[in-house]
Amino acid sequence: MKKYTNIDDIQDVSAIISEAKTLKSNPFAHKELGKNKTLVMLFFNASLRSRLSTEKAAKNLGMDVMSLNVNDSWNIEFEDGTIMNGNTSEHIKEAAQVIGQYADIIAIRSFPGLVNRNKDYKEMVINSFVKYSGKPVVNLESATAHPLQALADAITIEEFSQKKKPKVVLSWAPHPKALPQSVANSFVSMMQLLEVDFSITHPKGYELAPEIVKNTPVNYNQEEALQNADFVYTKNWSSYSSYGEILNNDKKWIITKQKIGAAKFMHCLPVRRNVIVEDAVLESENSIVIPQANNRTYAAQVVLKNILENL
Ligand code: AN0
Ligand code: CP
Repeated sequence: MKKYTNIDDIQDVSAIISEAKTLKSNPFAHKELGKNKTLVMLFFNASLRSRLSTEKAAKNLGMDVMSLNVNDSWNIEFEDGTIMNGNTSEHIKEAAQVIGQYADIIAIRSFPGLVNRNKDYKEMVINSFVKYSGKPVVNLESATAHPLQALADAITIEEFSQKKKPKVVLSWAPHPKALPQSVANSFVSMMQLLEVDFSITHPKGYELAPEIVKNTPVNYNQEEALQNADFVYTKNWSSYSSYGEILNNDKKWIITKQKIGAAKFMHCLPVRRNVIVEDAVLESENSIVIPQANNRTYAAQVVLKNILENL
């Protein structure tokens, strides 16, 4: 693996899931692989899980880790040819190359602006680091994708599945703030690679990008969609068609105990209690959000291992 910015960077999904599970059972087996190698993590936005699990994964492989909250650094200019007499202090061309001097691998979190769809879907931040840093880049959630989350989700589904082909439903749920489509996009792309019976449910107007959804079934009736599900993956996202807008705040989309029945409940976290999902679900045996978050470490570790092996 030369980088991990998108699900497409995975060559063989079942091989990577099984390698992640092997690492989970023996996390320190490759302590020498990352010796004298440095992971630099750049945070343009907040993070709890991505930050700590990726650092832990790197340390399990013997790597050194440095983190920078980019807001504490100089404002970076991403546009080409700009006369930089405004708020930006250095250009991505220098910033990325300089970071590349200090790093063997660069991991980046950078959310979308949710104002200009074309701009967000061009993935300028992460692609600029790929282009100018000269180092492998790992996505810790970008404008349109969260591939490490999706890999952790796939590992979790495989661990908890009791069927050859479980029914997995991605359900939208309400949220007071406009959120990225990233988690949903990568989850959909990942489910399309697995042997699962997968469908999506959301209110009208929340259709994800057609090039992501492809021929995955979409049902606007949540109750119907959730019938006999084995896994209910819940996530809010803002509209793709009315880009970045909140079109619906209908409380009837909240996930309740009654709606999920015997299904396992998944969410990438952080989750707003009693907005996205009732307390009773999170506190029930059906919730697997904590093991799901734990698997972020092994998703990151398998990705870092594969990149280190290709340096
Ligand atoms: C972010 C999102 O929805 O993309 C991060 C999730 C991992 N969530 C929030 O900002 C609440
Ligand atoms: N799930 C996830 O990526 O969480 P953080 O935003 O805390 O990193």
